[in-house]
Amino acid sequence: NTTAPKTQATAPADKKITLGFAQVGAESGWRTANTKSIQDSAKEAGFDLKFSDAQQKQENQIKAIRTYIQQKVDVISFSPVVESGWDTVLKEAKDAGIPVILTDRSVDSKDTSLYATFIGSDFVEEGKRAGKWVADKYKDAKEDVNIVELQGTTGSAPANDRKAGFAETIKGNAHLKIIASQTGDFTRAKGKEVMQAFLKANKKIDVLYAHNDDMALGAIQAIEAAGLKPGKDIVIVSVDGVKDGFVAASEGKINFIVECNPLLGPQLMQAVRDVVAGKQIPKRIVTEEGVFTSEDAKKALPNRQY
Ligand code: GYE
Repeated sequence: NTTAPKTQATAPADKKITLGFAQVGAESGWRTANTKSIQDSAKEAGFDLKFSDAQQKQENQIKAIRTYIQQKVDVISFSPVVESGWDTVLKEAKDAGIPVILTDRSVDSKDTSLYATFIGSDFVEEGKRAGKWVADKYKDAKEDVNIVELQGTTGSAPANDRKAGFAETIKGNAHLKIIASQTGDFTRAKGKEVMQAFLKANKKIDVLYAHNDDMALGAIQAIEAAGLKPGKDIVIVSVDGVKDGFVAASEGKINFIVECNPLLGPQLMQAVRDVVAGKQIPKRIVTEEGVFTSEDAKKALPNRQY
């Protein structure tokens, strides 16, 4: 209808929603895809998005959240770098009457009234999927299988949970031994550095379990530099399923990837809309994801979005 006015009168319901989002950082391919999803879907939803990057530091995130409170944004959302230490700032938001939506990573606060919902993956389940694949592959092992683990950011929900889920599924087989486990902070550079140290300190490494693709990709460089074949001499399992991870998997350098979906933007914007409208929303919204072998990765690669 061409005669309809372009803009509506500013009834409160039509007011542009302001969303303050405090992102973790830009540490991985997963994070880049996550940021893009949030920015694109906020734009599509017609929200005014205030976006900040905490460079993997909790103190920066807390500062950003306090700024959003001062600016009286309609909703605050963030992906907590680590699980602990959020109660004070979450209370400040609550006292200011600003709803908070957690995305991607959760907090360990006892008082769940401090946030409206948590939208993200089940990281324990991801760790279990990785562990189950390893347990199945080595179910008939007659000798020890030496596993090294590259953990995500210390204290973060995905590092804690992916570690726990994996450990739980391999514990039934006494031959499956985690001989070294250290943080690589979810980055390629750290993944490479720590893998170099693992290779130096351990004669026989059979399996690498990396909490994300980027650390696995860094580790692959270290493994190749040591004259070994990633995916053959050392079996590699990782989590995320970003483009570069899929490429490495399709080349046989990563053997198994557990998917973690970073495209949380559309679900987040819907939750923001619902919270502003005063609707009841579930306290936990879990995202859907799958698993990929090298063969699966080869097939799926042409259609991957990120
Ligand atoms: O797996 C990793 C990123 O919190 C699920 O953070 C996210 C993790 C993701 O740095 O690549």
